[in-house]
Amino acid sequence: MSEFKQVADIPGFAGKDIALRGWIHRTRGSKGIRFLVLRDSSGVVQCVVKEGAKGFEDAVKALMESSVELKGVVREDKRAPTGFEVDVTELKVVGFAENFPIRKDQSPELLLDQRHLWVRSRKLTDVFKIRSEVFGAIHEFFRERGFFEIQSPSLTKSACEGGSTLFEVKYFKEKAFLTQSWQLYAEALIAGLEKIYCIAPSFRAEKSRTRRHLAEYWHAEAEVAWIGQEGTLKLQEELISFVVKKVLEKRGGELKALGRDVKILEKVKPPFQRITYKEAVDMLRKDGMDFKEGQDFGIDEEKVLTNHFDKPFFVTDFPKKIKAFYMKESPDNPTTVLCDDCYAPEGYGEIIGGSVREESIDKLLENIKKEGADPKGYEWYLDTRKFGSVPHAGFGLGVERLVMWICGLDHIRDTIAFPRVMNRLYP
Ligand code: NSS
Repeated sequence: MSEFKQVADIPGFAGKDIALRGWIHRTRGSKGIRFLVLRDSSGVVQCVVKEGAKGFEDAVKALMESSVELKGVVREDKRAPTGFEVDVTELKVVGFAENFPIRKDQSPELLLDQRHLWVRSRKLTDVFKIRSEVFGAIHEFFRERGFFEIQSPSLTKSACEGGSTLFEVKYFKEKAFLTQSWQLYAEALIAGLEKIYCIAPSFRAEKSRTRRHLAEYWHAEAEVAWIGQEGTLKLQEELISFVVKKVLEKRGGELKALGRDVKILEKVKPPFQRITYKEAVDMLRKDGMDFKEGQDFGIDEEKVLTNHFDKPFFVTDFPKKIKAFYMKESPDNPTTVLCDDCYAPEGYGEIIGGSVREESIDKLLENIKKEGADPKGYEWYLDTRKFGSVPHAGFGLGVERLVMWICGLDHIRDTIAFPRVMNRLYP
């Protein structure tokens, strides 16, 4: 067959011959005629195969999701959803499909069991294209600003975000953990590279089954020497705004197909509003929530807070005792730390966690002990403070959380091809 084009190329071929290949998305017909909706990675188009066309009998036999190659003539048709149809002259079935196990309106459980087949659905394909754009935009953002991309190990000896969500693995004769964050290694690497980032999987043995937790998620993290809280907040709001803008520019069609109202996304520009933890607590109380000051926010509290904002915003200066050991004690108030969570609006909540890093070895040691961790595992980390420590800050963005909000999805599992959650490791 001649050189294959893509469905997206069709508008340039009105009245002309075209060769396409893809999968049969839908099929129906009556005597002497078959209507096949052909799908490739760029879109769908209805193809009409009439009796007499080469391969008509195979077109009748081929069930949905069979793969095909075809030749035909592009016909403009105002009634067709895409404005075009293809009159097929020749069709070859490359792979006949068996009865496809997924039908309309299937339960979420079945769709997860059949994830290896459901990943070809139009919905997931649209989300994955947006996801791809998000990854590309994150790289572009950091590289444009002179950051170096650098990786850290996934197998580690000590916790970064507390022991309760660590996955334990056998490491020859030792015990190791899957990483929760690159951060501790990143803090060592800035002494050579100053401004660094990575996008890598992080692992959390989350026992809570929620709509926004994965056991394995992609973490975009940055660490920067010589900056404080102002610097890191700026970087975060610029990053989120940049990514959202890129998705709007390049993936408007997919957002529309997903039914996303883009008005709210169009507002995402710096600066983002900032409130302190204390102000957030006051807001919750005013809204009638019975919230005990000093606790961390859960999704219920975050949801209520997001009602007050129509774009992402920061909550800063959380109580020291509920936050990680590496966060810098506030110089103005030793009971709080210089940290921030960035929340997405519309009920989505936390997408970023960041902080200025503690430099005092004594305070770090005290915090590590308070967390009940063994300081021995952190000796190398404390060395970073002994040899030319500088002020520095960084943050971690949950890429699936961001994709979930940008796409307006109600569950995080549909932002990633093969989600890992507590009760699912297959397929
Ligand atoms: O625990 S975090 O709040 N912070 C850190 O890991 C820091 N060490 C990052 C840093 O400063 N380099 O996680 C960061 C973000 C959080 O805001 C969420 O968006 C996301 O990572 N996150 C998750 N996404 C999906 N599933 C799970 N389980 C999850 N946990 C955190």
